[in-house]
Amino acid sequence: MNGSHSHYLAEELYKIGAIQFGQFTLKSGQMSPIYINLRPIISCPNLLRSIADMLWEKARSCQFDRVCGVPYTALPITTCLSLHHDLPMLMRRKEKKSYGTKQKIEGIFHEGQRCLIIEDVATTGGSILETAADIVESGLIVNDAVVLIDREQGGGANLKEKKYTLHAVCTLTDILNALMTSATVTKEDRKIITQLLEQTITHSIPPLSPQSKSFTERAAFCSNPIAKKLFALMEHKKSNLALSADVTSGKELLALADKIGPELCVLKTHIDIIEDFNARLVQDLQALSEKHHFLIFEDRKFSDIGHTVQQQYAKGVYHIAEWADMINAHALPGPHMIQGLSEARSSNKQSGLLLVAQMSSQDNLLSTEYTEKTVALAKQFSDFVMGFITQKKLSAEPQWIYMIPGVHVAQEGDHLGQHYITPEQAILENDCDIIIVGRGILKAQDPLAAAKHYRNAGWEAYQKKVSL
Ligand code: 5IU
Repeated sequence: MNGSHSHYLAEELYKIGAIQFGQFTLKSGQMSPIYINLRPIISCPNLLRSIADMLWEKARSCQFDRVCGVPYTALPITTCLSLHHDLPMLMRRKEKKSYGTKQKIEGIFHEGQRCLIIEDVATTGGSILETAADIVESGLIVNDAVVLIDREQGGGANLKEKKYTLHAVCTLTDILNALMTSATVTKEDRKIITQLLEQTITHSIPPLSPQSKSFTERAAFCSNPIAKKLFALMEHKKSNLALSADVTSGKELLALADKIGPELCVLKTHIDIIEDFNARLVQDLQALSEKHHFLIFEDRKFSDIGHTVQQQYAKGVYHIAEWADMINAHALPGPHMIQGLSEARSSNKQSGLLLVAQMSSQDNLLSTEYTEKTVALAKQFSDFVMGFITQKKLSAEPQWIYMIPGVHVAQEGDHLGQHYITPEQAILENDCDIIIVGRGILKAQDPLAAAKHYRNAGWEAYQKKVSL
């Protein structure tokens, strides 16, 4: 890249807050010392024009008939390119249209035409691949994608596997190097940039797996019987939806399980929020789990010494070990807690443990290092641990099940720091397996219709992933 370009770009993006340094929680739930969000450029016409010009320098050598931006930030950029260079534009619908023609690509095109993809920032290339998949499905050909900033986290390689070429105006390293020589950068930020450049930036985000295996294929790798059962159940029922049944009355819980149960692979309980608990409730819930073929997950998040969690799991009022197909625990207390839970399993019942590796709540304290250690811990107990509660896929090993909470189509979050992403982001971008949805269903006007919607969205995204 032209050096003066990178200086201009770095400086302008920094000035408008499109690049920031500090402590940020990414969409994936991971913490990051750098935050890049190019949306503010839409309010800076000069910068927007310059960015479109820089992208054009890369795009002009590609052969194409149509141009399509990845929603959303790349849409205005692509519009600029289209207007300046007379390029017919297409647009990908991010949300599925439920009426009219249901087409995913808007605009005028013919089968066999070549479409160039434009993106602002590429990380693993997940969004570009999603856009490309819809374009190709509509009969067009994709050969190239042009991106303004390549974060150098596997995007180029992931696109290459699909035979697409990624052309980047500049890399994140170019931007950081340029900022180091800029007078506008604060002393604190300069310190962070120096550290980032020393670490060669490539964080621990694994590139998208070359080909996602199906649930059936992955079941063969599991030692835990509930993991095997869940993989088989999902494939058979065509559902990767878990309902977070956060209600406080037993009657309501059973009514929900009966109504929504047919849509679910898992029903998640917080049994300690039920105000009228009695042993009959869990018997009735188990009967409904058999009737509608879903598994019961008690979201107890054990987090104490081995001796205590044994009692919490098997004793007390709830006798969780007798009825829950799966439970979860924070990894914080270490291996002896897992050992304790494993020993306290009921002899009458198979069960599995999910470790909380990442959380959806903003500013949570689970660092990248903590997450990595959690994965290492899971490996020590692979007969009991079946996977993770997480915000993204964490390992290339196929046996782990990734369940993701914080899923809502509205994405708005709540006033207590819950952070939401959509089912498509959860399954395709963050590469998880099961979406956990609570209020998205419970607070909907028609909870059953909402559950069907989430079920379809989750399953379609899974199918798309295994066919990519
Ligand atoms: N839950 C999260 N985030 C997490 C973990 C658990 O939301 O990181 I670990 C639980 C809390 C609640 C459900 O029971 O998942 C999400 O409910 P809503 O979809 O209503 O936000």
